[in-house]
Amino acid sequence: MGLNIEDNQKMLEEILEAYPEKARKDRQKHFEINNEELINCGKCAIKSNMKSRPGVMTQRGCAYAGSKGVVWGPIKDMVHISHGPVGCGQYSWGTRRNYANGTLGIDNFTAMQVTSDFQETDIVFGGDKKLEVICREIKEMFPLAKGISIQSECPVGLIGDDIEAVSKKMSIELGIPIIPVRCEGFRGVSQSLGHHIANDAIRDFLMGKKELAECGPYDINIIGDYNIGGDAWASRILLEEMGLRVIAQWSGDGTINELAIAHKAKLNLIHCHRSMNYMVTTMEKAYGIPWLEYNFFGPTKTAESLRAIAARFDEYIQENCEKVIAKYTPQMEAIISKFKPRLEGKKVMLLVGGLRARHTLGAYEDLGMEVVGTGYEFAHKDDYEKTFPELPEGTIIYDDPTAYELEELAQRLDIDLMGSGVKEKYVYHKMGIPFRQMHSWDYSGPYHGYDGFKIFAKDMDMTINSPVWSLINSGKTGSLPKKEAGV
Ligand code: CFN
Repeated sequence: MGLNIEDNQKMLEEILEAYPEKARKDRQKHFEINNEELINCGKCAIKSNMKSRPGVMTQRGCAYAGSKGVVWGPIKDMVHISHGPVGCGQYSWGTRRNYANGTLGIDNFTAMQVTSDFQETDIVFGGDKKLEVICREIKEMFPLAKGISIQSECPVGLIGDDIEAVSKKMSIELGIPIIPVRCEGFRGVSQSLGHHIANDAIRDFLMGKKELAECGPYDINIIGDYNIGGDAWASRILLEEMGLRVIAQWSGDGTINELAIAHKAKLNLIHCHRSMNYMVTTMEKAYGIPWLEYNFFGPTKTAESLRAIAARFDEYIQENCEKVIAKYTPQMEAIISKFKPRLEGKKVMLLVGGLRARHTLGAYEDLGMEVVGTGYEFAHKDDYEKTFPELPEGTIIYDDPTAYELEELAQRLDIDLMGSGVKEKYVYHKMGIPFRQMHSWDYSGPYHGYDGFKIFAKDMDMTINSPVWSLINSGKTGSLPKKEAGV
């Protein structure tokens, strides 16, 4: 099965049959089969950003994940305290692969995990005193740390600790910014509210707080690139080759200073709109900085985005932009001619966060692959509005799908590749379905920009056409005929 509207409608109904009536009605609202009306509507969306249905397996994270894991964690010269019991910090330690330059423990703390390790006594008597001690210890152990953020875990909010008062007191005592972030995991329905809370904390404590000695006409910010596997580096290099000056990276490989000077830029470039849209609209209102959404996945979208960015500047930048595209185009053609014949027509399903389920589509299409189903864990209405026009009719689009729904779809659509997260990966492997982790890039990356596409293409080929699939007795025999795969 593929992109037939009626077939897919029927298949979806069959899958949802398994639920009791109330659950079925609810889950139905989180699906659409793409059609002409949705593509042209502009305002159409799926029901989204709602509480997950109790009793089903959701892929979502929590507000703490959205703040500590996503937005604040990559700021490298600050120490981020996972404030509460040890588990949240332990399980979020080093999993997102947000790379950063610097010396670990000296001026880069991204790969470290600091937690207040709440015990029963802290729950009963409060953790404020302990937090003060930790702040002092951080200052003593890491004298070059430029600031501290306090990332609240659930119990901190439940017992009513005053982390704001501790932050204020310790900030004066230690002489560095200490920022309380009220990102208790129970807030909201997913990590998405954590992004918003984290953005608000940046706004309230750091935005606009410092000046830039010399400003230039080509000063820009990269907003919402977290440097997963080096993504922001592969993006920055193109912008710089075009003659632009990146004054701040939010927040991949970013510093506290970059959070405080970003308001001096001439243009905000936003890659992950879902997690940082609050910041670009805030900077637009407060400082009049325009912003532009861009997409650096795959050569088609990259070139489109580079031209859209250049169009916001003068001829000098526009000419450079064409030179950059001309420089990389032959490299991209070589990659496509190498990998497209091995990947053409392969059917892909995706389920990722709040951006990549849409942003990566062009990269697959550049390789001749067909995305037959895609969806998000925690997208909002505006993300779906932008998704329908990117996809052909018949594509299945889903919101916060359950593990059962996704597995059923994958099997019935007989896909060649699933792109999702680590919680799904080994289930699909056991089903004999090639899988790529599209959060951490499966220990690979970068995938952004021209350099990233070379790796993306190689990874997709390596995964789909690995001879290993034909050795798995799962009912699915693998993508390449056995002979071709060398088995
Ligand atoms: S790096 Fe980003 S691109 S920040 Fe966001 S919405 Fe997550 S951690 Mo996982 S991969 Fe994912 Fe996006 Fe933006 Fe990452 S699609 S779920 S919260 N995400």
